[in-house]
Amino acid sequence: MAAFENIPAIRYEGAASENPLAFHFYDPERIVLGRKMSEHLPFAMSWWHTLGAAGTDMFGRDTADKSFGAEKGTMAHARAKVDAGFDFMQKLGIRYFCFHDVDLVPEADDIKETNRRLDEISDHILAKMNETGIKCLWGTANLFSNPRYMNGAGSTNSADVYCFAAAQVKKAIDLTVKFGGKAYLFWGGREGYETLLNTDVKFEQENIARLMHMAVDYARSLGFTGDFFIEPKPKEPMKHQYDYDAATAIGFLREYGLDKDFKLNIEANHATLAGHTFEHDLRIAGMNGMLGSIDANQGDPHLGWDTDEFPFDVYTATYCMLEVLRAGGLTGGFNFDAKCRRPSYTMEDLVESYILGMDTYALGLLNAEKIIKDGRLDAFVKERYASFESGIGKKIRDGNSTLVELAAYADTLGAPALPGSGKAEHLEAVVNQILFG
Ligand code: XLS
Ligand code: NI
Ligand code: NI
Repeated sequence: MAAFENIPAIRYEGAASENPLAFHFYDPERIVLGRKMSEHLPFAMSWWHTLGAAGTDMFGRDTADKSFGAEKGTMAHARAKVDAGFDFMQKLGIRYFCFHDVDLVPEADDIKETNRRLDEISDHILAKMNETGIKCLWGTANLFSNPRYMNGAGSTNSADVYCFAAAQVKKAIDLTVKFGGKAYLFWGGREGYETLLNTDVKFEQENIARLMHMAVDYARSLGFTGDFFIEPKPKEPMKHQYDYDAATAIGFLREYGLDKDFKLNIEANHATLAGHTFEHDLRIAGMNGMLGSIDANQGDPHLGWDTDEFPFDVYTATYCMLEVLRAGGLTGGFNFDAKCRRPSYTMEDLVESYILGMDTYALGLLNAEKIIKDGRLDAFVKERYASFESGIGKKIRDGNSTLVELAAYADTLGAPALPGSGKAEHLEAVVNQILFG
């Protein structure tokens, strides 16, 4: 029996519906700020969590059955995953997927054989894409699971391993181009260090940049016009990862001349691991014109690792959507880099998890619309900086002032007035009023 055979196509039934296999807030056709909800929210399925991960953790084995009726580790299984995945996406109305090379096929010892398998499976995937209209959001190479990457890929100490990484990147770019993917992504899971005692940080960062430049040159030579993404994460698996957060990744991209080709893929749980809110990293990316895509998940405030939960925190989704709308939308989409918790092992759990995530982001979008239309938050921020709209403030803003001039002005002030209340509590109350009033 096909894995999702008992699952109906998921439809919008509204907030009052008690049907768990229906959307309660995600109404794809609903117009929000002039666009369909589905256009605001291009959701994507993560191949690895959805079709691969089955609950294995440090202390126990799989709880879920992701065999999809075939023997794991075989090409028959790889094909069964494709068929189940497309059935799953169609039932949920998800229009994109994201993948790593090794999510698609079992990896062989010899990369030539792995690549042959990838050619075979990608023909099958492409046929499914053409049949269903489902598209590829981004592809990437897994440069962290295989033991050869224990010291990194672009940042490895071994030139041979570096070449192997290059080969995987080349093939993953080929696949992304074959699928017409919107973007190619780098997540530097092992691009970092365990101890400075054995690490040449500067050289490692230069080598990562060289790999990225070669990737851009290669993809462009194939006619790929999409974005490249870096997905920042501060730690896990490494103690320190070079793409620590949005600000660090942007600095790196500018330092090495990669900022014209790259944007950022911000993952909620990575931002919180870096000690930021999700909306902080979105703001930093957005204000630099580099907000490309989102890995939509959430962490657990009590656990210090990447739990990759499906997002249910509506405040966070609301602040996320505010940042996305203010940045003018995403060039990418919302990839559910998220997994069911280990005891939620049924296929129905998987479907309900996606419904939860999609409904949460729909709520976030609707709330962000309300906040924008209400206008009080925007008006407050504008007013807060009003002293820079005229007089000496305007001169500063226009870049027409000198330190001597400002000091002379300060001499005339006596004790300056306090800068005005920040009114954080008032603004939080306004948000609650807008959301629940
Ligand atoms: C791991 C990352 C990973 C990337 C893709 O923490 O989130 O899943 O999204 O390699
Ligand atoms: Ni992650
Ligand atoms: Ni991710």
